[in-house]
Amino acid sequence: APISGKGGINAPLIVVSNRLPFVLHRNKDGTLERKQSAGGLVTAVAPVVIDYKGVWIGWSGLYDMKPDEKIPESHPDDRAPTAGLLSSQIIPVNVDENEFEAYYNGCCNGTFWPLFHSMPDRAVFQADTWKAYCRVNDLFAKATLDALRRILKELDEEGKTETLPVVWIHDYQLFTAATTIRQVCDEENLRCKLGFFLHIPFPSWDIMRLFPWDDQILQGILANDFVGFHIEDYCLNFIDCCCRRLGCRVDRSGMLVELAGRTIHVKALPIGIPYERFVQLAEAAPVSIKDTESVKVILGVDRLDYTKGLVHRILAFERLLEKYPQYIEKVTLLQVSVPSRTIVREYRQLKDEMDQMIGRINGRFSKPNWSPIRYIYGTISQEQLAALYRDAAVALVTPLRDGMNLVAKEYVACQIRDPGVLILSPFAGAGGMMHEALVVNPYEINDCAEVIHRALHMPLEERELRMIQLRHREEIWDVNHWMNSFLASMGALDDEDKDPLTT
Ligand code: GDG
Repeated sequence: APISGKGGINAPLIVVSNRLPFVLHRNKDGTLERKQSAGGLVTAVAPVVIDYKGVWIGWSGLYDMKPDEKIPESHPDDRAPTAGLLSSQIIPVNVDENEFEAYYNGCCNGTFWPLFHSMPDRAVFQADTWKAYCRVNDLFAKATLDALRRILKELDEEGKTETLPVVWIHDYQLFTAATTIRQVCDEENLRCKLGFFLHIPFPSWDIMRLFPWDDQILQGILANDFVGFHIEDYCLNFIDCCCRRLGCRVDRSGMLVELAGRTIHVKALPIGIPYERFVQLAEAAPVSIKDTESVKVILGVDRLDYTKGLVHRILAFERLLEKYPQYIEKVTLLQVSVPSRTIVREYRQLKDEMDQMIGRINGRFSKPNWSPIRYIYGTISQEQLAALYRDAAVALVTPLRDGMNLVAKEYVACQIRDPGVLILSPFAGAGGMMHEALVVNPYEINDCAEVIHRALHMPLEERELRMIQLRHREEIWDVNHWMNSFLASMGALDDEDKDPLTT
């Protein structure tokens, strides 16, 4: 259980995220079905929502859902972490198709994603998509308020008039929801605690100020009582923006921001992975790479996204082969790229660029029985993924910018024998913490090639030393620890359940 001990969390939890913890699918006969999505976040948070009678609010994923249509209960043989979530604990938010398109593909992915990854040239600023964003955030806020009113009524009936329900809002799709939630709570005297966690980086003031309505984003985040980011740098960027844009009084060392007589607490809470789950998958999985023993695999696993540094990575691998032809027929780059946001033009262009570049390099270096790059444009199962992680000699995790990056963590968790080498970009949140990785600037193609060369030659003893440290850290700071820390920071954990590492 993620939270052990007697008391557990001391308040109902309302999770608000763009997506529900499972996908809703409409069958041909018109009935709805739950389809699992297996992220670490869902694995960690769903059991807490289940055990403590919370609710999860998210976009339904359907445009034809009727307002009173019920979500199906889970199937009796469902083994997914969300299986115990009752339909009454799921609150779907329905959004009109055009509105959703403007909010999600327009503002979230066309504006905030590039801006918050410090790539402002790719960001499009449009008043109409921003307005749609605010309206959709209000729909989420309304759904949250409805759930809150219901939960407060139940608590009051049970005589628990002091209990503060916890609202936990996730990510850049929901920056302004808390503004409305707080306003209505104040008007109607509804009690709750609001917390927010950002899964992507928070950029510097210089980047943030490019967004014409940056004050409303900052105010939306500050409408929460507690705000978490992956690393301290993002916290400090945020605090700086509050100070410079809104004139807030701030305490950088105490990580506090004052706004309208309220004090908002800010904290770095680096997310982790379900470590044990990956170890078990790696132990159970059959051999993944059936090649002749002599070919070493360098692995890349990413959503196909321009922030992940895929083009630079492929060029670095090409440079390796140019500079060190001894690797021809001896190493292969296996790149798994999960299709993502294929409606957005930037993503389709990247797909074309990758196809073209990989074709060119394979044409240039291939032999009758060997190709330098194996490229999967698609998704593989988590079992297959764990096997690849386990069997790869090198993992290339080289984003140009990344909030944290879970692939780096999952790779080390799966290194249960003959340890490989993690090559990591300093521009991922993970880069500042996984000190025993080989850190390389992804923009520096030559350096990258050299670092891959070094990784391929690293003696066993050094690989072991590095991997033991890397794995130990991920084992302790896993996703349950992250969630526990968030709830503790919100004051939602009874003392005996606090993780000793949290304080
Ligand atoms: C955002 C932030 C932050 C990938 N391919 C397959 C597959 N995956 C899974 C991995 C991993 C996840 O997708 C990717 O997570 P990342 O953290 O690397 O990246 P984002 O999707 O951009 O996530 C990021 C994260 O939020 C959490 O806060 O770390 O910085 O950008 O878990 O395993 N899973 C399966 N098949 C695949 O082919 N089954």
